[in-house]
Amino acid sequence: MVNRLVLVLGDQLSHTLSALHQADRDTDLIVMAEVMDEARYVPHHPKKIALILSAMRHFSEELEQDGWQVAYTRLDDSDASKSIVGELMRRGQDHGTSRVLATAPGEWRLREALENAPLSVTMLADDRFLCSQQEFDSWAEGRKELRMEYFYREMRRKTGLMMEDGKPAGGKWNYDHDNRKKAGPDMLRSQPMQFTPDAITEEVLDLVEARFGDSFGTLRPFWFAVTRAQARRALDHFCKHLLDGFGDYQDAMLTDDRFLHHSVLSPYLNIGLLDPMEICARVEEEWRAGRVPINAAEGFIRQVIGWREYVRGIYFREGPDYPARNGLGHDRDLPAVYWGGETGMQCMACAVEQTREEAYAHHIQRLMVTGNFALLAGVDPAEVHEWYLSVYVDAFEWVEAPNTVGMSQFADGGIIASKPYVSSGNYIDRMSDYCAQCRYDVKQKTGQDACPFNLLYWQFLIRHRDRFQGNPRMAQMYRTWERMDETRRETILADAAALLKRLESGVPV
Ligand code: FAD
Ligand code: DLZ
Ligand code: SF4
Repeated sequence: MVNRLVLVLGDQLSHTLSALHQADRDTDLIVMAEVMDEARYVPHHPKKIALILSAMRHFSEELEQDGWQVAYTRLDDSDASKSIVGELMRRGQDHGTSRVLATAPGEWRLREALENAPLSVTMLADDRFLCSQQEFDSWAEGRKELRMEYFYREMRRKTGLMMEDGKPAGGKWNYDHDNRKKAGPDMLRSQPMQFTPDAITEEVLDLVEARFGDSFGTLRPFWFAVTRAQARRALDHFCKHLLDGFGDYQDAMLTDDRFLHHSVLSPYLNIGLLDPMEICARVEEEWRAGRVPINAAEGFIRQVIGWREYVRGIYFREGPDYPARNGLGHDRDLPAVYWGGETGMQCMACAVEQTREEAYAHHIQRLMVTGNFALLAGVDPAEVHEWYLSVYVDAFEWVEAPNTVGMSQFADGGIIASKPYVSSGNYIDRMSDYCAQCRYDVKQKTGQDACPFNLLYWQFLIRHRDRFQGNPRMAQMYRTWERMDETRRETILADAAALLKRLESGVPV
C-alpha cells in the first residue's frame, strides 16, 4: 500500500530535494514521468529534451539504488497519459492514493496545474536556492527600485562568500570594471568538459531523434553531463582550466570559440545536478588558494548568488502575467534569421548557428546580439520569450523570462534593467571578431552597407523618445542625435525604415 506519491520533475534532479527530504522510503512512491505536454509546450531544442530525459533516467536509477520505489513513465510507454497531472492521477488510481508530495515547480503553469488537480497536493518550497521567496519579498518591500547590485550584497553578507571581517574581499563588491577585455584566438584555451553518451543516453537520443528530429536544433554530437557525478567533474574542469579568465573575457565573443571562459554549468544547476552554494564555495576556494584572480571569482559568484537568485525572486514576485508583458508595445514577428534564415549579419549568423548546434550561447551573445537585435527591431517580446525558452538547454521559465522579458527586451517597464540594453554595432565590434567578417560595415551609419545595428539603434531611440529622453543614463545619446546634421538624421531614419520593411517582408537582412 502506497501512502503518498512523491513528484520529481525533470528539473528537480537533486537528492536534497525538499519533497524527497520529507518523503518516506518505506511507504511513499516516487513518480517521475516523461510526458508530451512538457516536451511540447514550446518547441524545445532536441538537445534540451535529450539532456532532461537522460538525466531523469539516470536519476531514477540512483533513487532505486538508494532504496526508493520509483514509478517511472517513459515517453513511449503505451499506457502513459500526456501530462504530469495525468500521470499522477494514473499512478494514484493504480496505488489507491490521491495524496501527493511535491516541491514547487519552477513555472507558474505547472504550479497552477498541480493546484487545480483533483489530488491532495502538498507543495513544499524549493529550497535549492539561497534566497527564499519570503526573503526576496521582504528585501524588495518598500524599495523604489529593485537593483540587483544591492540584492547581491545582501547575498554576499548572508553566505559569507568572499567576505572578510564583514567587508567585501579586496575592498570592492564588484570588479566588473576589469571584465571587459576583447579575446583573441588561443589554441591552448580549454573547452567545457564533454562526456561520451552511455547506453541510457544513446537510447534517449534515438527516441528524441525519432520524435523531435524536425525541431530547430542539432541533436548529435551530444556531450552534456547527465549525472551529478559527471556534472561535478565538469565543475572541477571549469575551475582548473577556465575560471582564471572568466572575469577578463566575460563579455568577449569569438567566431571560432563558442564557449571562451564560460562554465556551461547552467544546464546542470538548473536541472538540479549541481547546487549553487557548492559551486560558489569551490570558486571561492580557487581564489583563496591564489589560483584565480579576484575579478574572476567575484564575477562568477555574482552571476550565481546575485543574478540567478535575483531573477527568480522577480519572476515569482511579479506573478504569472510577467512573461506576457510588453511595456514598449512591440509587435513585429520574430524574423526568420532566428530560426536559421539567411542573413548577412555575421554576429547574428554566428549566435544563431551556435545556438542551433550547441543549444548554448553565452550571456553577451544572448543579450547584446540576438536580444539587442530583437529589441531594436521592435519584435513582440512574447515571441522573443518563446524563442529563448525553446532553444537553450538551460531554459526554464523562472530564469529565462526575467532575463528575456525584463533584462533583454525591457518589456517589464524597467523592473530589472534601469535602461534598455541597446547598442549600435560599435559595442559588438569592440567585444568580438564578428564585424571583420561581415557583409555590413560597422563604421557605416547610413547607406546599403551600414550595419543594421547602427540604423536601428537611432530608430529605436527616436521611436521611444518620450519614454527614454528623461532617463539621465540616456540623455547623452539624445544630445548626440540633436547635434547631428538634419539631413543625416533623415537619412538614418529612412534607411532604418527601409531595413524594417525588408525584415517584415521576409527579405534576408
Ligand atoms: P557563465 O557565464 O559561466 O555564468 C555562470 C553561471 O551564472 C551560469 O551557469 C548561470 O547559472 C549564472 N548566470 C549568469 N548570468 C545569469 C543571469 N543573467 N541570470 C541567471 N543566472 C545567470 N540563464 C539560464 O540559466 N537560463 C536561461 O534560460 C537564460 N536565458 C537568458 C535569456 C537572455 C535573453 C539572457 C540575456 C540571458 C539568459 N540567461 C539564462 C542568463 C545567462 O545568459 C546564462 O545563465 C549563461 O549564459 C549560462 O551559461 P554558462 O553556464 O556558461 O554561464
Ligand atoms: C523541460 C522538460 C521536458 C522537455 N520534459 C519533461 C518531462 O518529460 N518530464 C518532466 O517532469 N519535466 C520535463 N521538463 C521540465 C519541466 O518542463 C519543468 O519541470 C517545468 O517547466 C518547471 O520548471
Ligand atoms: Fe553585426 Fe554590424 Fe558587426 Fe555585421 S557589422 S557583425 S551586423 S555588428
